[in-house]
Amino acid sequence: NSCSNCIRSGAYCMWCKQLNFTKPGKQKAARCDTWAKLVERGCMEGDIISPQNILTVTKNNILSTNAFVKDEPVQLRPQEVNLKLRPGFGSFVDKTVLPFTNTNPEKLKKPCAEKEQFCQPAFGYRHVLSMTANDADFKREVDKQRISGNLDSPEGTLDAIMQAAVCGDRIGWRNSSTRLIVLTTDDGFHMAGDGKLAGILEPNDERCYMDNQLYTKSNDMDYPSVGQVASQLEKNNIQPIFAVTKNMENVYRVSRLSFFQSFFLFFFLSFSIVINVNICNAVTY
Ligand SMILES: [Ca+2]
Repeated sequence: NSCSNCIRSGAYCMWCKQLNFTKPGKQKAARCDTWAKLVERGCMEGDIISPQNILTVTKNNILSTNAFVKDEPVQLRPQEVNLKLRPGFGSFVDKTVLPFTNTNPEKLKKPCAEKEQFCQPAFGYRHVLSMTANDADFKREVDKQRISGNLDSPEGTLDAIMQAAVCGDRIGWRNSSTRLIVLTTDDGFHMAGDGKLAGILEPNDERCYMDNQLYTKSNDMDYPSVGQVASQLEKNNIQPIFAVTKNMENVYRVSRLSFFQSFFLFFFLSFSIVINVNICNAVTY
């Protein structure tokens, strides 16, 4: 029933903005159709909205016919595209209470190994940079990130995704754009119920609690469940992309964090390829 919903609903869906295009009493959804159908029903071509992606194809070799003779067969075209995105960035560690994080004051300040020079105190989730058209801002903020640490392997990943999903304009999501979250991590995640280990009984209420770029309920509210996160991703029209280390493949594959979309991507790359910085947990929007 809106232009943005229409355009997102399928590759060939377009919106007719022409005045009085719909008959009185007709639903607005009648404005959404394919180009041919809209024209057939009398919509002027200049009134049809169908935004194009800005992308450049940088590698587009022809498909192999003698695939198995020598080199790797080319089975996909194009092989490489350059897509203009507006990136944002956030990072996460875990709840800063026992048994997740060592609460010894010295260890809170520097939770990494002794010899580690660049270590920042642990935190739940920090939104670092709102979406920007300036790639240099993004690169600068990512480069500034320092590693951190905590006691147990699973991290506060779902807390981070939840806040990134529900915090709307605080994160910088635009209404009409396609929304992606790229999750970069080398570890699994805590989920609803794990908070009890730290005496955190309040269930996650799926609302935004950000102050000064930090998630303020990290130590007061339980982690959300996978279902809660998946539902909020869907509600906020966000497509997750998992850029996790190979050993985490199954953890994220079977997590059903992305079951609501018919297609999704998994990347199994080293961090240096995904983001050129030594960080362990990040959400890039
Ligand atoms: Ca942890």
